[in-house]
Amino acid sequence: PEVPSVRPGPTAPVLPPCPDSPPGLVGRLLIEFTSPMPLERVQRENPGVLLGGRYTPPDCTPAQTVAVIIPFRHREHHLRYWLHYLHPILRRQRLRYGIYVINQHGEDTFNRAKLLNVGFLEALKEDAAYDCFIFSDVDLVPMDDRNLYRCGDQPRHFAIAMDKFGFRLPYAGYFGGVSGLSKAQFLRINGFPNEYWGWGGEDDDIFNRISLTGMKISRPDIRIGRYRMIKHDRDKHNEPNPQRFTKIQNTKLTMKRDGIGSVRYQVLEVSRQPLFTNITVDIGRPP
Ligand code: UDH
Ligand code: NGS
Repeated sequence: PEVPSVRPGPTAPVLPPCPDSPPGLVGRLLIEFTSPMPLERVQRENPGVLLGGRYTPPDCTPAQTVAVIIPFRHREHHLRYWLHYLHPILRRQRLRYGIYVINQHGEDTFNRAKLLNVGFLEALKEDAAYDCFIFSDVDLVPMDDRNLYRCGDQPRHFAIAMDKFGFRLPYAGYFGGVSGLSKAQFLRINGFPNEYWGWGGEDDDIFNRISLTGMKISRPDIRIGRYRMIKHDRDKHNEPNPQRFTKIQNTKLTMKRDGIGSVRYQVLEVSRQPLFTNITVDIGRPP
């Protein structure tokens, strides 16, 4: 007789798979950044979120485990709004997820893509089950919860209709703001470049990596992929990178040596906060 080799124990209830279209979504959302947003309030309003910003739906088993990675330095005010809006959205989307804020230590030039590489590796160290990685700027909040933060059979671009661009793509190859890759897709492109110091071009390099490996960008409907960006001035130590135009011409050559396989950094602190995991990292400085 056929006997299953592993049986669920009495303490492990078997939940049905989470539905493809989560039933509790509300659609278009009102997003504003005017009322103050104390972290205590965000914590109070999200009691189901576990230490480190982890969440698992209570009523179904999700197909994926999603790590949300945020590149960060000196944007506490933005992070509070981001957490306030995103936790309820991700919960309604029935995701199993964790939030990782990758905080660049020191005041040397900012490096967004390298921080995202660090986030990928550090999230996997926390939980080897992560198989989908969503990379989100801290100042971007989706205006529609039907924009599902999941991975698919192609890399996904989520932030396709931002308010500052008149709710359109600024150019066909734009891959900035919020994007998502499965673990396999991320490894296939050797992760992200580590050598873009300062503002600009790193998202175009990622777009090139995806195209050069024969993958296609998947995007939501333009009416659903809408975002509000929290207005801000240019940050210190993140000036436009003058090398970015020549660098994006050379992705085909550089992507083999520069990526997740060559990233060097030092984790200074991992701190599990109630709504997110904060990882402070020394990523060095431009050569
Ligand atoms: N980031 C930080 N701290 C920094 C720089 C960047 O946390 O000092 C992160 C943050 O997640 C941000 C993301 O990196 O959302 C992207 O950087 P950005 O917001 O500077 O890029 P963006 O293109 O703005 O949004 C560029 C400057 C625009 C100045 C407009 C003046 N009106
Ligand atoms: C392109 C940048 C991208 C940037 C996009 C939108 O020109 O990194 O503008 O910028 N590429 C280069 O500079 C090569 S934004 O309007 O958000 O400031 O994401």
